[in-house]
Amino acid sequence: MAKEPRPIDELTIWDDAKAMLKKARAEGIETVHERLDQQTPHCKMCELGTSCRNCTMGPCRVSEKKPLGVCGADADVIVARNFGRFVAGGAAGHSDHGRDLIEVLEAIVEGETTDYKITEEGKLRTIAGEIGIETEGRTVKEVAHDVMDEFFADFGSRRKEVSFLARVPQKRKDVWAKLGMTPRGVDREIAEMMHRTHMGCDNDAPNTLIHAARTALADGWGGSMIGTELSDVIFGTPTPRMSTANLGVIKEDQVNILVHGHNPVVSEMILAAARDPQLVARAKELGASGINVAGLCCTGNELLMRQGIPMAGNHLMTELAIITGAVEAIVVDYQCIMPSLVQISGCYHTKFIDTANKARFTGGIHYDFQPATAMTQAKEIVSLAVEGFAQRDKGRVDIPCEPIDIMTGFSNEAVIAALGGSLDPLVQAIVAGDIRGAVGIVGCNNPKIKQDSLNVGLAKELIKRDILVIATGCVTTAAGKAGLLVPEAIEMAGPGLKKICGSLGIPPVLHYGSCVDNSRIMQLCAALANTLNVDISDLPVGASSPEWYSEKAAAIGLYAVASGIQTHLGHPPHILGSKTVTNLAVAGLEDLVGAAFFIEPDPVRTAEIFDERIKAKRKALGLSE
Ligand code: XCC
Ligand code: SF4
Repeated sequence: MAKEPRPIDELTIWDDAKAMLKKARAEGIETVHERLDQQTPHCKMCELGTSCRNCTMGPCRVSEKKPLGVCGADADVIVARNFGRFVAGGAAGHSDHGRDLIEVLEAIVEGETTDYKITEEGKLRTIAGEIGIETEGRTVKEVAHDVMDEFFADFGSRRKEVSFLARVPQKRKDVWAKLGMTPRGVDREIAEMMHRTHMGCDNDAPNTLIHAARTALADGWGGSMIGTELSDVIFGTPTPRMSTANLGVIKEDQVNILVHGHNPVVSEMILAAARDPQLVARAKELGASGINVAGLCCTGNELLMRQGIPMAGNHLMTELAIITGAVEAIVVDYQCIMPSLVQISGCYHTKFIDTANKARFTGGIHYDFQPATAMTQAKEIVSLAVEGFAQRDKGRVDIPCEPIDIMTGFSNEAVIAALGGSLDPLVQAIVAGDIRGAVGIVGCNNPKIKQDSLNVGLAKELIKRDILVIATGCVTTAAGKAGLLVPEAIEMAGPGLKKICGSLGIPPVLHYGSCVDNSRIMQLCAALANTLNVDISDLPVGASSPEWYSEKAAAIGLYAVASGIQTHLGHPPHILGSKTVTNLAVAGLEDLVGAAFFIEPDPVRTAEIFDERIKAKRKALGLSE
């Protein structure tokens, strides 16, 4: 029997979302929220992490009454194995994305494409220097070739450590070496996680978790970092600029193309094609005033950071964006793309276009997007969208609001430039207590949580306490819509942040990019630790994913903790069925890596816990609280 739908006001804090949820209900379109209702209550064993289907002697569900699976695995082993595979899934996603950037670099170096170029030769040479490649007197192609080889090798089995460990403070590397946590190769750690979790391999929960952390580190300091850095090399290092966010960025009088997914390789080319004069002229012929490209989720973040294109929404806005009835095409690559988008597109004139052979959608229009043919393919895709404008049903269009201003583009390079060439002014502000500390708020929406209530709530509580917030992923749009990503937001901040951000003309919440760009935050923490000659775990910093849902967020959280950063989650992963695993996650890791997770659903309480930690870290550094 169908349940009563939950009141719309309980689902989201945003007016644009509420308006579209109303429209969806009026038009009989189901969204993620109704599907969650249908799936609730969830399986208790799966929630606890105590169900296992790793072999056909099972599946098994262990409990107090039946404590062992058929093979004899207990709750600790089963929970640790499940969590290990969960993290491996996330690390694989980010890192395979990183690999795709190496392949584009390869296509550039081999002369297979001219659609992509090396835009930032300076950054390429800097990276090369960091990872020990000779740059003196060598051409950009020669250097690029070696960087490509080096990064491909980071995915393999012949390394003692991935190359960006060159950025990590020695003290941290010693901690990892002692624990057997040093990430050696990206694919290797992921494959080993799969091996260890086969029946009859790693049957010691803490040992499995240590490898889970190594797998996560291979993501954070390997696959993700490679993804970020090569995206900068190819598409440009972000610099501060203004843009806009919310569903109001969709334009009634234009051809609207939404890019969704993660990899800028596709979305950058779509954007370039949308500026093609012939396609723009055709759009005008059909009665549109132009072609508008707007972003969703992380590929939106990538384009926002580098090109300043507007942001239509985060995870829980993706279905709702189509429901405006004004979207001609949604072009996706991979990750976080709800399969339901195909059906919802089908309720309108919207064309759903997928572009990756590894992420195909039944019912979507498929392009096998390749570097050699990228621009031709992008033009075809944009042309499909443009022709679709004629089919739009004007009677069903409802764009619910006006866009909100946001500031974006804070790469580490841009921050250092804004500070006059070094991190010293930032260090001084931290020492003086104007900036008491910093917390990265990252990740997703989850329909189990009122959309963006925690993402926004926590950011506001932290800046009040003079704790700088760095936002990535789907938290970006949340912070933007709440007015936190503009310089004027200093009015909501404490006196110290107000002074520092005010003098620099920057917001108290800095947009640092997509989810792979959390590697920028890791790099910043490492650089700060190196400047102060301390370990990352000594810094007054924290990380949080208040509304996370994805395997990738678990990998991010775990590499943050393993790097020495206390990390908050708004709700727990599926590990509570094991005391050993839970205790290790929220306490035991502190002794091993100098940081642990904490789980807290209330944003004020979360900010208080961060505040206490930052006080303690400041005190240990000999600073005022
Ligand atoms: Fe996905 Fe990256 Fe989460 Fe958003 S924040 S829902 S992982 S798009 Ni990465
Ligand atoms: Fe059951 Fe063990 Fe097989 Fe898992 S690995 S399904 S616990 S028998």
